[in-house]
Amino acid sequence: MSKPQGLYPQPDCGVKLSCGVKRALDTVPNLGSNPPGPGQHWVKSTCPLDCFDSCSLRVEVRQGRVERVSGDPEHPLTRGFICSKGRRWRERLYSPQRVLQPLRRFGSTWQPVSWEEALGWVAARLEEILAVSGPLAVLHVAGDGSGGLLHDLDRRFFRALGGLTQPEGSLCWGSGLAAQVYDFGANRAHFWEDLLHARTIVLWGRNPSETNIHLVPFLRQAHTAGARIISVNPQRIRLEGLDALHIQPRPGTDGALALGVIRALARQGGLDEAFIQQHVLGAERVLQEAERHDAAAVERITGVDGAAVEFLATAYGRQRPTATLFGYGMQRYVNGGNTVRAIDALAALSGNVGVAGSGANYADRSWRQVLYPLSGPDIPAQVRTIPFSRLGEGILEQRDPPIRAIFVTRANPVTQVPDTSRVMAAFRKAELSVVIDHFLTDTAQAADLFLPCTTVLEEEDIVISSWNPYGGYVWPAVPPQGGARRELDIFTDLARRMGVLDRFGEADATGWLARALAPAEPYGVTLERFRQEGTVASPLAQPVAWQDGRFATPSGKVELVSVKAKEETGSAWARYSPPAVAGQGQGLVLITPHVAHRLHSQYFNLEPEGTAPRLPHLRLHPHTAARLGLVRGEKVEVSTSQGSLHAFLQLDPSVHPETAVLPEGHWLSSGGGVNLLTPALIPDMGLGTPFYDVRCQVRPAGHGNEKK
Ligand SMILES: Nc1nc2c(c(=O)[nH]1)N[C@H]1C(S)=C(S)[C@@H](COP(=O)(O)OP(=O)(O)OC[C@H]3O[C@@H](n4cnc5c(=O)[nH]c(N)nc54)[C@H](O)[C@@H]3O)O[C@H]1N2
Ligand SMILES: Nc1nc2c(c(=O)[nH]1)N[C@H]1C(S)=C(S)[C@@H](COP(=O)(O)OP(=O)(O)OC[C@H]3O[C@@H](n4cnc5c(=O)[nH]c(N)nc54)[C@H](O)[C@@H]3O)O[C@H]1N2
Ligand SMILES: [Mo]
Repeated sequence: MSKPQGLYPQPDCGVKLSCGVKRALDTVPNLGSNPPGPGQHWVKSTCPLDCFDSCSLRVEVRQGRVERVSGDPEHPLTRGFICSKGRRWRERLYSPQRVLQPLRRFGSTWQPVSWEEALGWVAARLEEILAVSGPLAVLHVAGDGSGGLLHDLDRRFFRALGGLTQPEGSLCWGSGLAAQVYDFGANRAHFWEDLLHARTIVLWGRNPSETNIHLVPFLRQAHTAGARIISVNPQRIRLEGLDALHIQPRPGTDGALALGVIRALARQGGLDEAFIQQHVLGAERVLQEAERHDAAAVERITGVDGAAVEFLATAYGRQRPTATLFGYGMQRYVNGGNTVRAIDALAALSGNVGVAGSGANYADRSWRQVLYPLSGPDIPAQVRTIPFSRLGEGILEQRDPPIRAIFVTRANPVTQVPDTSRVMAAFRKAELSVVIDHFLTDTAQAADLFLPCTTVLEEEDIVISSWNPYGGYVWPAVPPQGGARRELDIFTDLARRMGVLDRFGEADATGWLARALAPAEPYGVTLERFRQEGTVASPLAQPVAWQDGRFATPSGKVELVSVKAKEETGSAWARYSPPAVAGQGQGLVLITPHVAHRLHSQYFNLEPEGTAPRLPHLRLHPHTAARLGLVRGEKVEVSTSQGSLHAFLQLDPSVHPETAVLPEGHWLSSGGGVNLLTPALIPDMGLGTPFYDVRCQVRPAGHGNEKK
């Protein structure tokens, strides 16, 4: 057998940093760099999970089986270590829970069926629906379960069929993305290495110890070199070994805080007049808006006192360069887009944009600009959309035609979309529902047909990050397990059966990847280079975003006043308006954040308890629990306007006293399903999803059932 390319060890397999930034963290130990033993080889891969880090993986294969997955020591961010989820790719690959044959539902039971039968049945049902109701009767929901470029072929298939109904917007980061497009014209972030130039680093609503562990060594190194670390977050986040300062606003009020800091900045003489003059449109308008947010107003709205506001103003105005690292928690409210615009304005007015060590770092989407999207936007198709945050209700509301078929790929909408009850009702109403996944998730359990697909360890692909400049190659480590098929093969087969293969296109993995990379070729980015180097930086990403001072907005400046924003949102500049919770009376704000050991609902079933029912853990501040007469470990009922669920109570002084914290991702079928509690709201911009904009009541479980 010839030795495939891409195996370690290989000459010159190290990462080329095309940016010239010095590799700064040479002190991190190189784990897993031993040479492979006899009968064993290493395969280069890239974690496709929807995470800031997009780690470069080394997959050790012995006698055709994956033995170990570890972090690539050569990658500038992974640096030889990975999280528990990355390590458990092996466990996931071989999990006895994995489904390796198509399953069709008959009544309340699943029956294994052949691929021939499964795809034949789907094709026939789809043809009938298309003939009678047209393509808009078919809804395709794609999530971010895998970030591999080839996985975008799922969307292409439905376009090739002539059209579809699809969700619009984002469950994730939509409001902030739109905000930054108004302000800067595009989403660009500094390289992580650039943090070493910062004097202040502000983690604004971001929790790297849970969601972004590869950032932590950079924070540590910057801190050791003298940078001050500030967290703005209702929760006091865990930052071990870092002497961080914590500012804890009430949830959903960061916009008022940022405007208050801008006012204080102006009074302290901290505005960067030269930068404003040259690069900012609308500074006066925002400064005028900020005048409404004096210290007393800010304290009333946010609970943050005047001293902390002054302190933040000094951090941005005098202790600069100041790098702002946005998380997405603070934009999961109806006012989330304006919140991000207000923080962008603070960064721009203090001259913390376009300079080393600074930046309003929200996302970096420069890779997308140099790739051909395999999702096929160039294939003419009829498209109808439903806002993602209102998916359940949106499906139920559709007429002319109603939604008759639902296809789900890379997503678990029953668990992850707001208002689970309505999402479930929508699935019940559809005549045909098909889920492609690895496991029988909550969504799969609501479907008629389950099609098992391969994992990253069984595929060739390329994964690009939207949060750091790198893209990574995925070399197949082992052949597809059992009857699992690559999504590429599933959709090619379906396209052939339905007579649309000419519109879909026919190629193998290599052919499709080459096609995706074609526009990047003039920059020297080719499939061959991905195979050779393993990790490639986006040719458009800059170590210091916007350093040339040419912003991608219509005026070429930072548009704090934006005509487009005015047209699309009603306000040209950032304004503070209260979150929805402000109008919801008493109760605690329910924050449902992400946790380190899961990736949303993924890996929940690989926890030691498997899929056995268990209660989620709700965290309250001890004072809040005392006020409500609740004790640690007690079984409580958490209820909102949408629904209720049971949880065990944990006490945690790092939680804001006006909030309750219940992590997302716990499966509905195992006693969780936090989105039973979340409302389907439309935010101020970008069709994001205001998951945290809801109040809850917490009482002893059984309360109200005691009459009998
Ligand atoms: N291990 C792991 N890593 C992940 C993920 C995962 O599920 N598990 N998910 C990935 C994905 S898809 C995403 S989008 C990112 C998300 O990454 P993050 O943005 O870091 O995480 P979130 O849990 O969405 O929310 C972050 C923080 O927002 C805070 N927050 C809530 N409300 C407010 C507010 O009003 N103001 C402020 N300032 N802060 C607030 C919460 O307390 C929480 O600490 O993480 C990615 N990385
Ligand atoms: N309450 C609350 N809800 C939230 C959030 C929150 O903070 N609070 N966060 C939101 C955010 S930021 C996000 S990004 C969304 C995420 O929402 P989803 O993307 O729906 O979440 P996941 O649980 O990651 O589901 C992905 C599914 O894809 C499957 N999968 C993995 N790889 C593949 C593949 O190659 N092919 C196919 N077909 N399937 C694959 C996985 O097994 C998993 O079942 O959730 C949102 N929901
Ligand atoms: Mo996300």
